[in-house]
Amino acid sequence: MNISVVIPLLNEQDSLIELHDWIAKVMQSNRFSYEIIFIDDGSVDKSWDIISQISKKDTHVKGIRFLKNFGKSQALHAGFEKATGDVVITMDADLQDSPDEIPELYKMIQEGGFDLVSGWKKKRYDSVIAKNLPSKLFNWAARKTSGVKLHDFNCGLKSYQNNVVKHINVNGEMHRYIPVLAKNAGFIKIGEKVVKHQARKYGETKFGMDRFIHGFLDLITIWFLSRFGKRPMHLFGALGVIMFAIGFAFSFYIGIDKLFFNTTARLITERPGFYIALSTMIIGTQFFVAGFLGELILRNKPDKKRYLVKEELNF
Ligand SMILES: Nc1nc2c(ncn2[C@@H]2O[C@H](COP(=O)(O)OP(=O)(O)OP(=O)(O)O)[C@@H](O)[C@H]2O)c(=O)[nH]1
Ligand SMILES: [Mg+2]
Repeated sequence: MNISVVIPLLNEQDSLIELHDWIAKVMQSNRFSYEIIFIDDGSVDKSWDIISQISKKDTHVKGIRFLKNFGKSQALHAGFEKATGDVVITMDADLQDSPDEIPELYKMIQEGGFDLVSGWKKKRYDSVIAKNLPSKLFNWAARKTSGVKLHDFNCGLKSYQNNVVKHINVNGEMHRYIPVLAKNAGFIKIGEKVVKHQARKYGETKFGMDRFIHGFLDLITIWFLSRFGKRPMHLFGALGVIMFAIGFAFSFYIGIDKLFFNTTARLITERPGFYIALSTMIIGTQFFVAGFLGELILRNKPDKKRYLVKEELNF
């Protein structure tokens, strides 16, 4: 099969039919063999009914329905597990991403040799204050910490070589950082394509301003995981040794000073330096212990799935 289109969605009943028809039209006119996998992530509107209807008429359409809302990352994960196409394309369900980009995205993977191609909504139809500026800042920070040179990490429209999606573990809210996950997994040919972006036609936005707070926290996590995820002791151990050494040197100095040079000075316990030395040594020891715990956890990590599937269609 040429292409698997993976579409995670939440309450997008008004867009689905139009989206399906559009994708089908593009696929047929390019003679691609394809499947469309809709992942309904606990919608409370008619989205699942519509997906079931479409899947009865068109066997290219497959559906996964989550028991409740588990988040976009888990939906992508479920879709990625099922995808059988040589090229996997993800897109949003709200008609903001244009299916007309599919042939070019497919070509860049198959002929351009890219592992992953990310869409870049160069011209956005969103509010400047609420979306454009925060998103610029966010992308800048992501570029700096990850070293992946993309303009638009969070674009829903992306294409992948099949084995990329099978080897990355998207969970939590990490869908924003799939290119970083891919890079960490060793897929370094990451490309970018300017894509058309449209204003939302139906329904409403699912992510509010808290996306930026979550996004930045996740960025710190992913920085940590990619640098030290497999060797936590190198971070915590180093910090611990530095802190402990500072504290030890400090207390050594106060002790020698009191014993040999300033024997008539205040009691050691009355000097602020003593407390600084003491707390640095304690914190240093705790960093060290955190490092050991990290190493222990790493060696006991079960590969647990973070979602439950309720129904499946056409698999
Ligand atoms: N599976 C899943 N999909 C989601 C969830 N939240 C949003 N989505 C889908 O992710 C896509 C992007 O969400 P949007 O709300 O459109 O986010 P956005 O495009 O940044 O914001 P708008 O410009 O307001 O549309 C849409 O297809 C949503 O249906 C979720 O919790 N689970
Ligand atoms: Mg949208």
